[in-house]
Amino acid sequence: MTISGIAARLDTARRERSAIAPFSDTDPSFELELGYRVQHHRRQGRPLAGWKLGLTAHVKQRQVGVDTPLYGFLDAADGLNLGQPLPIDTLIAPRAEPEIVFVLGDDLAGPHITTADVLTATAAVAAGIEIIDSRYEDYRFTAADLAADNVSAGRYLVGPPQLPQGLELDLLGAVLSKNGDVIATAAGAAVMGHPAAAVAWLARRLHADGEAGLRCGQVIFAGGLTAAVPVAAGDTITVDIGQLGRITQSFT
Ligand code: 0L1
Ligand code: MG
Repeated sequence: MTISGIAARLDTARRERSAIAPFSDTDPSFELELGYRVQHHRRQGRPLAGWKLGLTAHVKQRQVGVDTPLYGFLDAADGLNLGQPLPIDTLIAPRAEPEIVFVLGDDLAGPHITTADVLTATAAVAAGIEIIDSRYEDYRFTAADLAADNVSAGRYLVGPPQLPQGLELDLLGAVLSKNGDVIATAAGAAVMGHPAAAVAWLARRLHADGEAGLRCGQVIFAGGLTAAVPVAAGDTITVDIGQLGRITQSFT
């Protein structure tokens, strides 16, 4: 199948909310580079809000059986507003996860971007909730399948922005609750030792892939801090990340 053919199948699966078999099932040569080419094809013409990292925490890698970090893009149309309920039937098999979010105040590009560079370029940080959704049956995929499916991107919520100065992002505690019950906890360090290290990895990886890099004003989700929890109509997810604050997403 061609790049555009695979991209069209994933776009249709997303639009029609109908899961498909992973491409690696029938094509063992479907590899990561090809997955990213599909993702790149699908990004063209879409309004880009920023980027998302996936599988930057070991707990997330274990949950889906893929042991490498990946990146995807954030479509501006997929952003949620605080207090806006999300109808569950707009997605296939949604799961929610807590994330630390960066808002860049400077461009970041090049082969040697460091954690310190990211912190210097960061205008604000925030608590986030990513509502992931896989277009593959039963969240079964390889890294290549996942890259093509934009790393399970669904919808996303960004909390009130906070100034980063004085915050130790690696030591922040994150609590994920569903309907008032604590489901999982983590520290910021769960993501590559420091969430800014994950953003630095993204900048270097985009450079290696010939992409333009990170731009001032872009929003970056650093990756799920805990395993993602399935959500259904009537559920309420709360994410509390200490000094970043507490945000809530409800589902109808
Ligand atoms: O479907 C998945 O769980 C893969 C996406 C991972 C997203 C993340 O780690 O933030
Ligand atoms: Mg995520």
